[in-house]
Amino acid sequence: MSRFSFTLNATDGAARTGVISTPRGEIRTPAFMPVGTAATVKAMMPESVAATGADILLGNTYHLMLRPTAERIARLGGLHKFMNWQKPILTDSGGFQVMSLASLRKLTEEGVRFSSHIDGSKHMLSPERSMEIQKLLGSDIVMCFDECPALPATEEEVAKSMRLSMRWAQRSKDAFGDRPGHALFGIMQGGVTPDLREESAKALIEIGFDGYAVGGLAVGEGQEAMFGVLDYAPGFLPQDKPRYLMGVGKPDDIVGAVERGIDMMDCVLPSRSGRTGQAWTRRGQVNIKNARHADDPRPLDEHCTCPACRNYSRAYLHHVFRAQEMISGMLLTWHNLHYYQELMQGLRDAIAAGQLSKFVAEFHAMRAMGDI
Ligand code: PRF
Ligand code: ZN
Repeated sequence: MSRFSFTLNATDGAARTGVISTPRGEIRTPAFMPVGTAATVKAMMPESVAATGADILLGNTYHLMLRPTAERIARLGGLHKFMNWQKPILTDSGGFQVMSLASLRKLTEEGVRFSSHIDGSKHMLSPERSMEIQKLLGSDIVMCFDECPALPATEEEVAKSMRLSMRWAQRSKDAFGDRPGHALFGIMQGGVTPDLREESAKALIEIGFDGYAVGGLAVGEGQEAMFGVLDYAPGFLPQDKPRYLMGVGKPDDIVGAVERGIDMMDCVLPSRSGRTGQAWTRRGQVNIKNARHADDPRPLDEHCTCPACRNYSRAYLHHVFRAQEMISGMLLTWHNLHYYQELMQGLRDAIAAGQLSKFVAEFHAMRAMGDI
């Protein structure tokens, strides 16, 4: 059986491009992972998600353990078969979602007890249970069980939480065991404090993982503070392993993160905003519900080759959004995911050609022009 591996093909400054190989296929990096929380990328057929250029999806332990349960998915042949997505899947470990969605949370050294946001039923997640669920799902890239402290928090609180996450990282690794072809990623915490980020990176490297995530960012600190951490934090991690920035972000966040050495990212933004009438284009953000589109025969972006732009006018997209037709979310999600994947391809090509600064300058110049 082929194993999990990462090959770095080129670098440009701190930025990198390469390929992650898994038994379910290759992931070109820098990679953007669409979010398929509840065993679906909302409003998209899996073959359409693949057509946008996605090599890998993100799934969620928290949502799937509650509904339809990991045990049921395992009985039905695993998450890939269940949702008809045969390429790689990365699953988040659940702690982050418990903290943002569940109620009556109780955090201890053992793990976290909580009530479901769906029906109030009581559940427990721990490093061991999270590893068990992610195995039942058949996830290709498993994330350690961690705690992402809610901000604002004192440095002392962030340090205490980070050290708990590092103990949980060791327990995650022990519970994960040896699973050829499946990868386990550690998650760095430590807020915006360089010493804590370094301590966290050292603890994870000592345990040893197949890849390393930068967690605890994009939680309200702002882009400047996030880039501040990304100026040094990737440098604490091994060169030869993938680096994943969790839950990021807007197109300009992605470009800035890639410039600073990030290889993988995920965000609900392109899919979620597609369902609320927001489109992302090379010229920035477009609100399709705005009345100025009502009579506009032009496509969202004349250079975009997605179905929404090839076959429909802004006037049509405006109309179906206003009329709350299902095709509205379908077309805008497709466009947004296509735009994100094209951005990633542009970044990969630019890094390979040693032209990243030129690409980034053009990216910002196009956005500064504003929508047509
Ligand atoms: N940890 C985990 N999942 C996450 C995060 C984290 O810190 C974040 C922070 N942006 C998003 N998703 N496990
Ligand atoms: Zn398009």
